[in-house]
Amino acid sequence: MESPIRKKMLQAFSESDGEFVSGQALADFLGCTRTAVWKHIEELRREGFELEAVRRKGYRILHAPDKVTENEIRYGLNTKNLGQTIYYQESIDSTQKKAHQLAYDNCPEGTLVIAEEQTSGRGRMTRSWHSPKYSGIWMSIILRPNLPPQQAPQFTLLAAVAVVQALEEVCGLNPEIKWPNDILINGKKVTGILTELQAESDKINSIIIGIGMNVNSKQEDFPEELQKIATSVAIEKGKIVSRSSIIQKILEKLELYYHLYMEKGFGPIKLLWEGYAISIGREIIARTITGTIEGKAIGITNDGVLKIEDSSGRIHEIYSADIEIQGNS
Ligand code: BTX
Repeated sequence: MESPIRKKMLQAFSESDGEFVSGQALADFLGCTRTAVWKHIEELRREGFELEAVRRKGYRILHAPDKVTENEIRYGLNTKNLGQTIYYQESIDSTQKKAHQLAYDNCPEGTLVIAEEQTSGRGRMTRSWHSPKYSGIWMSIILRPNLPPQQAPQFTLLAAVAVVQALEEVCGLNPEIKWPNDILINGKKVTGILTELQAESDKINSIIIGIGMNVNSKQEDFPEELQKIATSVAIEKGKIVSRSSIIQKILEKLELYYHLYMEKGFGPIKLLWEGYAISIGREIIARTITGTIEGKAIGITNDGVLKIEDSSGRIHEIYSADIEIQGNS
């Protein structure tokens, strides 16, 4: 993790909104000498920040590099809690695994675990998640809501809304949600969400929300088995996109909807979610651990559970499944 001084320095630049901040103002704000300020500025430059220094005006950031280290995420981040503690590693087995350890060791709520690459990224059950270096967002966020464990699956839907809105606002894309945890663009998967828990029988200790997003991958970068089902933000947008801006927006939206949820319950999130859902109203096949159900997806319950009506008119409530929309691949 980085030094508290650098953290404050990036905060000062964030607040100045692209304007110059004088060396003296920085020194006063940070409680250090101007020579120390200069050393930290040099350190930022070495990390790829482009900084302009003008006599009598001070410093300003012209360009932050597209890495996803603590500095890039913090610069311009507009949240109270989420992402205010960041654990970054260039390469990691799985951010989800690390987040479990940190949660167990009582890290602050809102801690973000992020890496440039995952060597054993995981999906649901025993599936793997392809997470190559520099081309995507591989991150896990730790929340500690005071709720019973049954409500945890709603957080997958809440996170999906945050991701969709971040992609809309930062990239101008129009993604859709396939219940429960896939975000699709033009029918292909751009993001997967994995919600896991540390809980007692009646109380959540931590929710760990894992988000995997293909951002700058090219179609040929995907392994053979993903070629037909996966896409990336850059493929859909036709140009490279800054990962840190998407991350910041996801964190901001997650924080917003997390607070809304804690104040008003799942109702408002459900309404938003329904506006982006593609499976509702369609004929689907749901493959669960216990069997396969075919029918029409008629909606989700107030708990986020999927309701399917089969051909005999019976309604099934599905807690977890893989969904195939009929007529789609
Ligand atoms: P899922 O089980 O719904 O989807 C996993 C399936 O998705 C795989 O079996 C494969 O078919 C497909 N897949 C694998 N990699 C990709 C990819 N990069 N793009 C599109 N499709 C893919 C989804 O699980 C939940 C994924 C969460 C990943 C995050 S990354 C950060 C965090 N750390 C970690 O280890 N996992 C989470």
